[in-house]
Amino acid sequence: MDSSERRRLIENYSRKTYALTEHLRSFPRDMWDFKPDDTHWCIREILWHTLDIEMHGYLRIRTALAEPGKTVSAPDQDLWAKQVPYIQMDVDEAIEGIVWVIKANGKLLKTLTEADFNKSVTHPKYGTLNIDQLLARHNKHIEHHMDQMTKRFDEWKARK
Ligand code: NI
Repeated sequence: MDSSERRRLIENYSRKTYALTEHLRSFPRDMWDFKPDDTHWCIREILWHTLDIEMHGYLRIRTALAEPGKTVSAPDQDLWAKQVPYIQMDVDEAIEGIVWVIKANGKLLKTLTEADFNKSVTHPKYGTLNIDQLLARHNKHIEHHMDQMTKRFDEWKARK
């Protein structure tokens, strides 16, 4: 990745704090627990999942810097959503957490050198992931789940 592309990506990722909270404003709170069936997540579950994945990102970036090459943990998202009671957990805590982690990650990424971005961790399934790749994946991950929230909202609207 060249440095201007990287800078653009870090900006894009950092702005997700604002983009996500703005995005959530378009969905009335009384539908945040709506799910079309048991196999799909509601917005509350999507938010807790997003926080868990960002927390993993937080650790992966720092592991790559401090202990490059180390194997990191890869959560089984369906087990987490089932065994960790997302559905009973305070959704505002999830939002606060996501905003905090993105801010902390964005700030750290802005201080890294070109060489740092080539430092990597070992993912049990995807193999070597350097910080550039982690950044790209996490940026996309949030976008994917923001789209999923829109989908849930559209399904909820269609049922009324
Ligand atoms: Ni996900």
